Amino acid sequence: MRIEVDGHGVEVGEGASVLDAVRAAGVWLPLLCHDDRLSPVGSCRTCLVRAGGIVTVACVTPASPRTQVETAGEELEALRRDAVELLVSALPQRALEETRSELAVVCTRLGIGAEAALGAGERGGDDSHPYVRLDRDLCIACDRCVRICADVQGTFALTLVGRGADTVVAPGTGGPWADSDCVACGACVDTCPTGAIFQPGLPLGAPASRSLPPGTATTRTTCGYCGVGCSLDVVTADGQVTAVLPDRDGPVNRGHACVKGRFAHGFLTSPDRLTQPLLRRDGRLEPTSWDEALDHVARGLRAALSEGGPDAVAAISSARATNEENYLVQKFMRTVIGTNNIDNCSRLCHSPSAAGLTASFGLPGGTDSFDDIDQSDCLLVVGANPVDAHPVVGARLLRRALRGAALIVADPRAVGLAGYADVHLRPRPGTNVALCHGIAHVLLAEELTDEQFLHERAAGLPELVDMLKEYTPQAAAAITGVPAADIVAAARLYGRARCPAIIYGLGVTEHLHGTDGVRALANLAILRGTVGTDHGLGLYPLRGQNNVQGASDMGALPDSLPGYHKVTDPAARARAEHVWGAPVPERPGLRIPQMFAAAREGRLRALWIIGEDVCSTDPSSNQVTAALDTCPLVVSQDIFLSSTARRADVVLPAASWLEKDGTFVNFDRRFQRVRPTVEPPGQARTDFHIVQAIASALGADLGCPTPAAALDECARVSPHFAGLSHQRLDREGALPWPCPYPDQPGQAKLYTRHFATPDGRAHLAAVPYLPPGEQPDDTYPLLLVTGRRLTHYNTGSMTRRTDNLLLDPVDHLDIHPDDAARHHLRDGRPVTVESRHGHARLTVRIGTQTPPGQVFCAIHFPASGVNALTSDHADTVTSCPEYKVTAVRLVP
Ligand SMILES: Nc1nc2c(c(=O)[nH]1)N[C@H]1C(S)=C(S)[C@@H](COP(=O)(O)OP(=O)(O)OC[C@H]3O[C@@H](n4cnc5c(=O)[nH]c(N)nc54)[C@H](O)[C@@H]3O)O[C@H]1N2
Ligand SMILES: Nc1nc2c(c(=O)[nH]1)N[C@H]1C(S)=C(S)[C@@H](COP(=O)(O)OP(=O)(O)OC[C@H]3O[C@@H](n4cnc5c(=O)[nH]c(N)nc54)[C@H](O)[C@@H]3O)O[C@H]1N2
Ligand code: SF4
Ligand code: SF4
Ligand code: FES
Ligand SMILES: [Mo]
Repeated sequence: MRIEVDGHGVEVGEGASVLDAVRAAGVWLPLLCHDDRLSPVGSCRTCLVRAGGIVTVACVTPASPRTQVETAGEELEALRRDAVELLVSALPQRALEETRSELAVVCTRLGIGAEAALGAGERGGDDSHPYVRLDRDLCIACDRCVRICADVQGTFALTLVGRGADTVVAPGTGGPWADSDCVACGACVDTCPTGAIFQPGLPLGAPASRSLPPGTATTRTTCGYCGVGCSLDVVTADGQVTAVLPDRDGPVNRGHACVKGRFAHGFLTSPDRLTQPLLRRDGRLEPTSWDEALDHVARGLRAALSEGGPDAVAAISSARATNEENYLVQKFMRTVIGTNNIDNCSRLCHSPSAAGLTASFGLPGGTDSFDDIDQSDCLLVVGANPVDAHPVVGARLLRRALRGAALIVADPRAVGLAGYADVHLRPRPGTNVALCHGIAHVLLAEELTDEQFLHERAAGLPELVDMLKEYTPQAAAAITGVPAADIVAAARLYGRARCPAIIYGLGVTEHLHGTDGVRALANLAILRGTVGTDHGLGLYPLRGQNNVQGASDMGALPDSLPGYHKVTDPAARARAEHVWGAPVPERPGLRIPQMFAAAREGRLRALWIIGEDVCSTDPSSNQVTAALDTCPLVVSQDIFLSSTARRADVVLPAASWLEKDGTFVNFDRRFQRVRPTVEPPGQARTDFHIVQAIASALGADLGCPTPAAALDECARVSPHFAGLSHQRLDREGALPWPCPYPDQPGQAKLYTRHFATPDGRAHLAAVPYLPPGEQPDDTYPLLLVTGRRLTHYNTGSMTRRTDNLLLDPVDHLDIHPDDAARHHLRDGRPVTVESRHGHARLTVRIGTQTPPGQVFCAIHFPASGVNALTSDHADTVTSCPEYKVTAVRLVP
């Protein structure tokens, strides 16, 4: 619609406010309670204009083509100045003198000086939290923090207390900030217009105003922790990172972030950072020069090659590293060493997603763009805890649920989203397949399927229908422990929704039958006909590591070249050989667990481990250490001396995500740029540089002088990436793959015309439920589930070296009060956990999040030894470990 502002016509969309029109006209107004991420409330009353002749607040007044808007004139300016002066009068002078806040900027523009600030400034503050601090004297009670905490983060940690001019923000629990529900997402810091809520390291009010002191620089990059892929603006001064601010235009995060990406950068300057190569001499790791370290690696690789041939060498590439680095590692292994022995931690994580999604739909990624989640009216979240593990996704899901979407959570534990769920299904760990089949049975029985879609676009229906006869809700209930009525209720919610979406995580994949679990979930989307259609959504696997999708996309897999073209496919090999000018071996290589087995048997003679702490994170750690101890050459390339590095023969110091150039691919298949913000410490080098150096030490030239050149080359190897380049990403921002053409956007939503399977159809899978590999018995009566907590990241190598450790200092074993009583355990006391495979030491935490009969712990403190407990059972299709089901007993 067309609105007249100060006599000029401007175009705004339906539902626009007067403020939108004023902004479209390029007119500035003071906006102290407004944030584009929030619904307007009109409480500060500073954005005064005249609409239809009446003085009104612009932000909450709907624009109408009939109403003329006036913003200019001395009278209006005086009214706005008075409104701001009134707010300022309650504040102490430093509110304007010592901040770079929005309020200070507004006052400067309106000509209001510090003398207008008359407040005594005796309200005090709260500095109990390491990252988020409160200076009550600067609070104007605009409510932005309270609203952003509730509406964007979904945490409801803050409230306004007091009356009239003395109203201030406070943690809702009444006690210190550090003891409140705050999850340290930083959103309140990022919206506070006065600096009342602030973070150490930046001037008061600077995050919201984005007014940074002279001498600081900002670099846009992508978070290097989890697979959400938040776009971040990293603030540096004097070669150090001083703060990280979420990018307001970030395609996934839209101005939001979490405690890790936003605050956990202190590891960068930890004195523990590896700053020079280490070499084992007489059993001890000692500092050495790069030349000597590289020479040692080259000699070890040559020895392995001459003793056992190319297949005696293997590499584990890093899902923490960039696409370009992963591309280079696999190219090195295939063309210089001559083996397909390359894998990445996707093996431990979402390899069942890759296998299952490929079998069902044709490609190994999620089926839809996460942006479309805003259209969903039903979220089925299975075996995922996004509130802790993908916090920005968790916040967006919660927001959908609070705005009316149905929410079904399937998790044995009462995870963060479960409290808001319409139905919380609590299956016994390892029984997802039966649970999904029970839901599918109801979809068929109650005719909630899409007949036309099934007829035109799917295959395998008769076999599935036949198999599902057995999986009545009652039968599924007997296997899963979920009440039959809840299975029916969930099926009806999912079955009757207009645009249902499935979001899932490791609770589906890290099982003996993880791939079947993915296929059973895919069945639901196919039965409903929502995948590959414009009226529904399919499956979102919440890929874990920052670049686990990308490491696999780049071909750091034993059976796939870049773009998932099989090494066994002669045409795919020929295309890669043409680009690389070298033969590509045709026999698939070893998977990570097979590498360790081969090492223990003496068949593997050199293992290069990049950015993965296999001794802490692979299952059955005793078997892993035995493998490393037997292997004649173990190279660990890391940013810290991990448990794996401690056992290596050579340790190479790497640069971290804040120190390197390249791209990551996030969980919804978007390529995003990663840019260096500071120099790596000491002699540490980027993984890209190190791979090049190792190739040179062997007399080989990998080409690809820069990360940009590596992505360009990769674009020639796989048509999926043919349209991608650093230049284009710099210009256009994030781009999803497949992206075959440089002049067309990538495919955010897959399969809109046909599926990528050989017959173009979606494949239903009639896979029967099979029990997990481990069962409790009288000796090991409890089931241990392992997973994640918000504050720490995987081995904790980085987060434990930041103030996140203050937020979460202890490795807990969560246990239900009934079981605690039975085992005579007391809260906060140490406990030994024993399994059939090993033992670990943890601290008891009694609560009802974990159901009776189960215990839960995370993997963030390797010293506790959690992976000594886990078995070597693994997904029968992909070898993904059964991390989610281990029978244990407790010894106080
Ligand atoms: N803060 C934080 N964030 C992270 C990470 C981190 O370490 N810390 N790691 C990243 C990585 S690498 C990954 S892969 C992702 C993982 O992200 P998620 O998959 O969300 O994390 P997990 O906690 O491992 O497991 C998810 C849930 O599965 C449930 N579960 C276990 N067994 C079953 C079952 O049989 N059925 C069902 N329905 N549920 C089950 C568990 O109770 C748990 O709540 O997180 C990423 N993000
Ligand atoms: N029991 C149990 N075990 C699990 C899981 C579980 O749920 N339960 N989850 C599994 C899953 S999903 C995963 S993904 C794995 C994760 O396991 P890992 O990948 O081993 O864990 P991370 O801590 O992410 O990082 C590995 C190492 O990379 C280093 N690093 C970080 N950035 C860089 C970089 O840029 N370059 C280099 N060279 N090194 C870098 C870190 O210091 C760290 O030592 O754990 C698995 N293990
Ligand atoms: S940091 Fe985030 S969770 Fe904590 S109070 Fe602020 S908005 Fe709420
Ligand atoms: S949600 Fe994930 S990507 Fe975003 S800031 Fe947190 S750790 Fe980084
Ligand atoms: S910005 Fe409009 S009333 Fe506060
Ligand atoms: Mo992972």
